Amino acid sequence: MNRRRGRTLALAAVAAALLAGCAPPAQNGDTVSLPAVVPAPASIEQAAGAPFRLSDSTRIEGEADAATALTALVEARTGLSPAANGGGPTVTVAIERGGPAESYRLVADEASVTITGADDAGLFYGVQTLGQLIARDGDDWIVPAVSIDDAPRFAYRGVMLDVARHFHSVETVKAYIDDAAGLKFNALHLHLSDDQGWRIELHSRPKLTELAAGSAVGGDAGGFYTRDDYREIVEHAASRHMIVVPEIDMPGHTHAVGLAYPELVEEPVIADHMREDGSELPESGKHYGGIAVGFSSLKIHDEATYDFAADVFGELAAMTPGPYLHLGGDEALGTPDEDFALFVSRVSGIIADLGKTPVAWHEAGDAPDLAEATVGQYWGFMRPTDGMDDKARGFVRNGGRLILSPADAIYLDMQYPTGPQLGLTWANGPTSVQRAYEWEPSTILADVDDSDILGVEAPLWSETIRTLDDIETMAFPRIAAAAEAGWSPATDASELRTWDSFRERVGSLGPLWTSLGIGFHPSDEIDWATE
Ligand code: TNX
Repeated sequence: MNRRRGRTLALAAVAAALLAGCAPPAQNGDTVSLPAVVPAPASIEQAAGAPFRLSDSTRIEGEADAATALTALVEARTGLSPAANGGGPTVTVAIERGGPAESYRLVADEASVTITGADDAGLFYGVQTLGQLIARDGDDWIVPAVSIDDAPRFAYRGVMLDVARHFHSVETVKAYIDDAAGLKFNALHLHLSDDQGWRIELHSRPKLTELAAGSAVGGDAGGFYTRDDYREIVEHAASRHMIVVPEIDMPGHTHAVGLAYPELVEEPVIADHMREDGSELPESGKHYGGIAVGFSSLKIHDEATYDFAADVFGELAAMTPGPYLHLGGDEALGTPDEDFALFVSRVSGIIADLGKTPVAWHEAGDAPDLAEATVGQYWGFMRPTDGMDDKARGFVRNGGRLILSPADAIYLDMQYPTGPQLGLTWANGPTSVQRAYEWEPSTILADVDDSDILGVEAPLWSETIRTLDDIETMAFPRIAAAAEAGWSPATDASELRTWDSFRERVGSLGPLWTSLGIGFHPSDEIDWATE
């Protein structure tokens, strides 16, 4: 039995209220069943009529890329082979410009399905929604009669993958791009360097990949992307309407730089806790395979450091079509505060001079001469501690906007309460799916509202993460919660934005994720549909 049928909501009222941009009026008892879509759409209304039936003779026509993507999705989900020249009822995918960026409309009834995107990305997202709507009906496959009007709340919806602590192959990155694009994420932030390894080939600095890429956490094998590999990732991301945001973490997290260019780095600063907990201690010029942070620093008062930053970001700017270059700036505990401020100011200026928008972790937000409009990435807790919120507000004071990555909500590398023996716990202990879901972007930082928020990003650090299986089990289903925070209406603006609604909707995606080969963690917080 299809659990979608059991779901009820006073839909007409909700949809009307959403379209009007206000809270839904009181329910009058008229309830109809609601198809499950994640992230929750801006407006969804189920029609009373019979569903659309999919078959091998279904015709898919319209924009070529979207038709190809939809055909592949229908095949993966159902095993059917609809075609451009099928003779049956038609699914039309079209562009109709003029609506909000990335928006789409999807209308399905017994006779036809029409997806209209305001742009290519919107059409692609409409296709993803249709993939989620496909349901079993006995031996048949159907799309319920429905009308959806959808557009994102935030322009930036990111996932981050740390390819430095453990290297992840081009194939793995492409698979994760596909996974994330299905939930309407539009940015892949690649954490390309850290103490344990450098992962991107640069012509101007060949020793980085010759001498600093060979290893990873725990002495595991390292690796790096050639320039062609990087291009392949960027192109694959673009085909899924995602930009790539490359990060070179500075001035801390730079121990590996010292393997290649020892003249650029300071001696490691060993904190007491590193001696006490028996972990491996970093040594100059020797590969570091531990997971401590905050001991390395570039030399701040040496011009060679800025030549290095100019080379690195110059090449990355030329290789990266997206508007953002991320300079890191987190946990630079081995760099004195004033030096840190000087450094992030200068390097943000180098990036701005390259015609790109700098992005930095929130620590950089109170540097006095940060390049104007630098974007800040907040990684503190849902309830900010230690003045992290004030640092984050510094970016807004400087004309920039914020990407929200509250660590105790959407750090995908945090352990689950029960499940795989993977992940860390520092961000307020294990993170349940419910906790990953129950936060509202506009309430994290006082005096920061939607207009100051560029978007939301879910990072996945890879100290304990080695394979695509590891990535998918940590990300899914919590990544869906991050998708909803980034795409869907605010929690007080839609009846769908509750944990109860989310857990039902996400449970309905189990069969789709299975058919797409996504190795999600079957969390016991979710009542998973089996078909
Ligand atoms: C903190 S949050 C880090 C990373 C670690 C991560 C592990 C942030 C900007 N930095 O260096 O990998 O915790 O969860």
